Amino acid sequence: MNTIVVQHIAEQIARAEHILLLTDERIDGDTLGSTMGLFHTLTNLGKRVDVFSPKPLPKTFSYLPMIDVIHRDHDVLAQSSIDLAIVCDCSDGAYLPPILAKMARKVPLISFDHHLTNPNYGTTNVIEPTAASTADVVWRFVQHVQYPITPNAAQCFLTGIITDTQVFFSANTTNAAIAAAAELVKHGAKLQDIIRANYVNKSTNFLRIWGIALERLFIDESFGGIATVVTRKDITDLGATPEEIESIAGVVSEFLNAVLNESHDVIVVYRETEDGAVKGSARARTKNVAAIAERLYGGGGHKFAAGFKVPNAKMEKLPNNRWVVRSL
Ligand SMILES: [Mn+2]
Repeated sequence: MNTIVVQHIAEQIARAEHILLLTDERIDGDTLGSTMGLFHTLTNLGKRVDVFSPKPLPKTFSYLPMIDVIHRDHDVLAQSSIDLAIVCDCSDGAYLPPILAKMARKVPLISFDHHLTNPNYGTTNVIEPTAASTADVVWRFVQHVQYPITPNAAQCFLTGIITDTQVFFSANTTNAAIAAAAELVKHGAKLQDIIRANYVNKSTNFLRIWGIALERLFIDESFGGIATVVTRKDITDLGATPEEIESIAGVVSEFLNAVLNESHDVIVVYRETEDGAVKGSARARTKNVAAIAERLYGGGGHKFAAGFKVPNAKMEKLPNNRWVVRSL
């Protein structure tokens, strides 16, 4: 971590009287964990802090301490006392310009992230593409500047690490993430609560969809790997919750990437969405799936974990249990 940048941010925080924290619009455990970890750390320093999220929060994360402080209302942005903004785990910043335009005045924007593709849109940027999660980047910053760490902050930071590494299962897991997790447990984070909330609490309907996905595995020549499909019909027939549906492609692709044998490097889970699109979630052990997803469908993400969305499309079944994306 660049010491000059860290000192600069510490000075900006020291001067700030009212800080606005922003999550990404793709709500996951890392954007919420890193943002709420900062919320607890900064309020503990005596700072006035507001948190804004552009999207509704899945119930999965209701265990995060004080998650209810997060505002969805744009009024929170217009407060003239806000003098610093910080965004966590937001890879491209595309949603930010209209949000920042609602603020009473232009303030410095600090961006903490770990996406390789981050274009450094912040006034100050701490981007560590080798980090397992934004939460462990923010945690290293907090340690570096020696802010006291509360059990609530530790619980939030550990949530980011655990969810972005699938409990240290996925290829992005680093020694630094494991070391950070051990430190956070010492500071009062409850690892078992995080695992239970994120990975154990699945409904029978969710597991039935998982069963369908396993049964449909096929060799997908477009990605050069193994793929499967979840259709709108599966979802309506089985009635999983919106959050379960939103998470299914990521969860199933992580699982398959972890358990399938070495003969298959790439995993893709295709899912038909309610708005008539096909979303894909791709994982790999060695190949650059972000590059393949970008070439085929204009998607992106990390080298070993990428996604894409094809609007106005559906999945079409071909002979021999193969499937393709078809434009409508
Ligand atoms: Mn992340």
